[in-house]
Amino acid sequence: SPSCPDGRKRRVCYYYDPGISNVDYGEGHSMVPRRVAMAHSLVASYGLLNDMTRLRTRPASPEELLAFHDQKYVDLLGRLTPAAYMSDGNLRRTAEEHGIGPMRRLDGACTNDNPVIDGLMGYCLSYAGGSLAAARALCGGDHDVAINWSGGMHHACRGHANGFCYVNDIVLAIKQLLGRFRRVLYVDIDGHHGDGVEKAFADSNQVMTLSFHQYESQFFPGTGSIDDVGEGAGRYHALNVPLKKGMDDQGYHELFKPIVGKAMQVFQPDAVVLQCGADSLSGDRLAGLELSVGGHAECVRYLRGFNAPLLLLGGGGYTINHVASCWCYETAVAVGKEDEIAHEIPHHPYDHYYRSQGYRLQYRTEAPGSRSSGENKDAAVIRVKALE
Ligand code: V1P
Ligand code: CA
Ligand code: ZN
Repeated sequence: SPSCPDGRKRRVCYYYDPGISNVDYGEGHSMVPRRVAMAHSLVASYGLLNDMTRLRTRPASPEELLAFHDQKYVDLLGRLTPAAYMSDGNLRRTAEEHGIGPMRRLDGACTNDNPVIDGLMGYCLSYAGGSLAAARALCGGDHDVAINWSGGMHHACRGHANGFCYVNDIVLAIKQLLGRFRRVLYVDIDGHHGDGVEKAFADSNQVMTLSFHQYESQFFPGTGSIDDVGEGAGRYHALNVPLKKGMDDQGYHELFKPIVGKAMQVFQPDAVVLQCGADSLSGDRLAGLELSVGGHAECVRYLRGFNAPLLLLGGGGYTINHVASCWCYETAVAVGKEDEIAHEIPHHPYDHYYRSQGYRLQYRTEAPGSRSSGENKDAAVIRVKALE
């Protein structure tokens, strides 16, 4: 069979909308959507597009967002342009009630996590449409792995933008998968807690959510403690692995593999969604975890090995050359060609971004000076017990 259960080959499909290169959160904002264009350009320059089916899909419709988001919020997103926001006081108030637009800290400084950006609705419909198309491709059974690096916006709530995320493509994709598959495992390796996805399915026993994240005072979003395990019918179907900064490949995988392995064994999901936020990489501008690209990609390789339909999504990641290197390397892992791609980054339109890494992918580089703490090992024991 083309999926070769025990072999290296997988039938992979891939979503990319070049419109992402024009999406701009504003000067000084940490979120740089162009990193997805950089990843795509790198994927193309390595020839990996020949190993995948390109999903040529329309953007989502506003109606499709209603599978999770509420009507008022979707209407707001449809009306919200920078010009309308500036000229219409009512719209400005409504936007701010829904988490969009300036937020003031006590000192008066403006953090503006979720700015009113040009082409906001088009951006949301594009990345949500990509995740929905990827989910549909898995439902159709013709693909084993589906990729949308522009998705993975795990903080968005039903009626509220949060943490750079306006619509929650992950929740939409999981709901799509539930039309065909009975149980879906969601794994989140972004450096932040996958709070929006966890909350959406907190009382469901059809979806198990499992987030690994940095968990320290003042670290966004502040949720995802080890005691947060879901509620009602979904009790013990939400799992959290809080980590201290400095966690490296070895410490991470001493947790990741037993916990994910146990979740696979106990929950027996029919499909898996992996949010591959790349801010868990060493040297990220926002987070303090210290995974190498190889360590991050090991999560993809490990989950791919279970041969369940696998949806790979992007997420955070704020040192953009690292992000693009990571998602390109993970694309290679998905198609089974990670050993065939050259260390040297090929000449391509974005190659100047890779100067600081010597124009090499550097996926084998171990994070320097990192350690894992005993506290995190205890977390594994407790968590695996919770699964018994
Ligand atoms: O800390 C906060 C908010 C602002 N206070 C009201 C609390 N926001 C964080 C948001 C991080 C979002 C991460 C998203 C993801 O998980 C998925 C895409 O990766 C924040 C931070 C920070 N250092 O945590 N916002 C910003 N920095 C920021 C920086 C520059 C411009 C605007 C926002
Ligand atoms: Ca996470
Ligand atoms: Zn993040």
